[in-house]
Amino acid sequence: MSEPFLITSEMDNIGIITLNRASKRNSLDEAAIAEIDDYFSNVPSHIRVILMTAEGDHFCAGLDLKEHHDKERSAVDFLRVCQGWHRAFDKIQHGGIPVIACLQGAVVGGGLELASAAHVRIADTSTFFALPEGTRGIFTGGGATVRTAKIISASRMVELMLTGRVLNAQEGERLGLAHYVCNTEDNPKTAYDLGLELARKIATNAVLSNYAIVSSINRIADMASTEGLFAEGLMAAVVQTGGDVQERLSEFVNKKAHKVRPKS
Ligand code: 1HE
Repeated sequence: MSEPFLITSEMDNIGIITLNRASKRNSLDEAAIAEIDDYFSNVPSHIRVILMTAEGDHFCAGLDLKEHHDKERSAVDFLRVCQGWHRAFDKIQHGGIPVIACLQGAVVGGGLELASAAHVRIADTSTFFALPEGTRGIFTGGGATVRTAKIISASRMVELMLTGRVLNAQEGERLGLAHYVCNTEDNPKTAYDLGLELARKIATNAVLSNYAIVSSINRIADMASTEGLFAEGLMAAVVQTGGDVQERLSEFVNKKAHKVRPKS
């Protein structure tokens, strides 16, 4: 039997998943997508945040081009492959649990589509981003036209795909592909250490707040303003009546809660 694509573990209430196909640069074959789908379909209820990491020097080289070449898929076959990626990555983005991705080396093609489904993306100085599909005679099929274009704009995605241009970590950060760049003078932590630190912090938020943040903001952004404001009101009404809200508000009223301060 072949090695699993995903290694899964837990640290307190944080789920850790590691892409485990470094010899093939964590490229995604059909079995890998099925494992991702399965994990995000069955996240245990005590897990508050998921940290997504990868073995080796590269986060993910995208679609398994060898499998794609060898299978000589028809249009319908590949449409089904794309639907499988969409289903799995939708579960990451809209599953209600914050997902933090630690990105090193190549985050390209379908690897960028996978990272784009995560809610927090942490790069380091080795990270680079590209959408080489246009230069390989293919097209994105794992959600980039929706998720990645929403992050960087459709116009920038068109240019990246036409030219096959590679963005370094800082360029990716400027466009929103990374929220943090680690291993720098300003931020000497590793991406994994920062990821774990943020995961622990995010895990202390109310579960319903996290749910609303990760599953409503992107959806509301797709709505017309009137519907969006209506949906926001409904979401807020549900979150505001959550179990520990009064306790958290009392902490503020009684001057025991932290204050929002500028960075020192
Ligand atoms: C692969 C893949 C892959 C590596 N599918 N096997 N994605 C791409 O176009 C990226 C293609 N990959 C690369 O450009 C490079 O491999 C990397 C920059 C990621 C890494 O370079 P390097 O020098 O560290 O590794 P390597 O020697 O190129 O590759 C090591 C092995 O991984 C080698 O296999 P080996 O059997 O010869 O050892 C490679 O063939 C294998 N490998 N990348 C299969 N992608 C739903 S639509 C999504 C559309 C897409 O994602 S298109 C894919 C875009």
